Amino acid sequence: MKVCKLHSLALAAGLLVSASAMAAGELNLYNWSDYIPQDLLKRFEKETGIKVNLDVFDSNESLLAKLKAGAKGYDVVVPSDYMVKIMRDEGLLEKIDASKMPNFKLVEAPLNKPDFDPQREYSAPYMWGVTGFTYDASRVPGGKLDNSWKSFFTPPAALKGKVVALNDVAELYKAAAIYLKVDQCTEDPKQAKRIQDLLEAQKPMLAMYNSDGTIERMQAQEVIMHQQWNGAAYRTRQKLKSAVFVYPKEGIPFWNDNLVIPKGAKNRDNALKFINWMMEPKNIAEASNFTGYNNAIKGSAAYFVADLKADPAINPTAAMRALFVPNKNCSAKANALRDRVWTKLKK
Ligand code: N2P
Repeated sequence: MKVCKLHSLALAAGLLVSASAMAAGELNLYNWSDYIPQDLLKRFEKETGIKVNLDVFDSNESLLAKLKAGAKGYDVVVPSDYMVKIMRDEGLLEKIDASKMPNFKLVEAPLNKPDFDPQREYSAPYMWGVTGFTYDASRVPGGKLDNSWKSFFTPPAALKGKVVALNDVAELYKAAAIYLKVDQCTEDPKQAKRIQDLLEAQKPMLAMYNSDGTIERMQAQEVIMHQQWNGAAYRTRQKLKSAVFVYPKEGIPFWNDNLVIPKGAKNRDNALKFINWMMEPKNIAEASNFTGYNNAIKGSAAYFVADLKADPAINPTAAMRALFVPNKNCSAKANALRDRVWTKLKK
């Protein structure tokens, strides 16, 4: 009897929830894994009555492949800079006129007018950061490695099988190109071959290519070195104090991620509401506090937790900024060369 009563209470509560969800509808968010806190989504649901369904991906290329394969049902997705342009050129995006949203005035330069979407017709900013690598200083020979991509691409023999690269063609190819001083958009097969040779030589040293679970893998000391995004490195250090994030002296990939609406999204109004809501300083700060990345919203730093504020990757010095290598939009020819390197590598 008691069970029955509980059951009917739960049912009634459930009905209430779904009635309000029906009123305000839903939002289907497709984001990078581990890139937005559940509590923030809960608060959005509470404040707006819009129910959020979250699905995740692990690279720009898998996001693109999914949308090109005709995936319907996503209302907001989160591509990086260069991928916004590709998606826009392929007609995969809805116009959102982010620059006319009430909170857009809070977007700091230069991300208020980025070259991949100068009028912000199709995208609004989410997080920005860099891609370097992290090592566990307590487990490398001599307790220190060179601040160079060399440490990652040709690691000490003792690290064999204890190194992980991101499972991300754009990130790995670009890091290799920076190390070899090759243009990330090279159309020269000889230069692409140099990148291929470097990645092939590194492969036996690797435990795997994987972009998910990088924090846990490092913290559990399953591996000693990991190509990593700075936010993941920040979170790794919260439990593994000996983790060192390297800004390689040759240069470090710099990216920014964006909220966009894919063509044909069913819940366009909710998506627009979500995008504007995410540009509230307090809301985007909560995402930064969780992910460990900075964002482009004026006033959000006031809500950052002390640890995040203290992370040099959040307020890079001029010397660190000088190492930033922004993503470029490469030609089809360059991308074909790059993809061939990747396909061969992954065979
Ligand atoms: C978080 C993904 C970071 C975004 N797992 C890299 N652009």
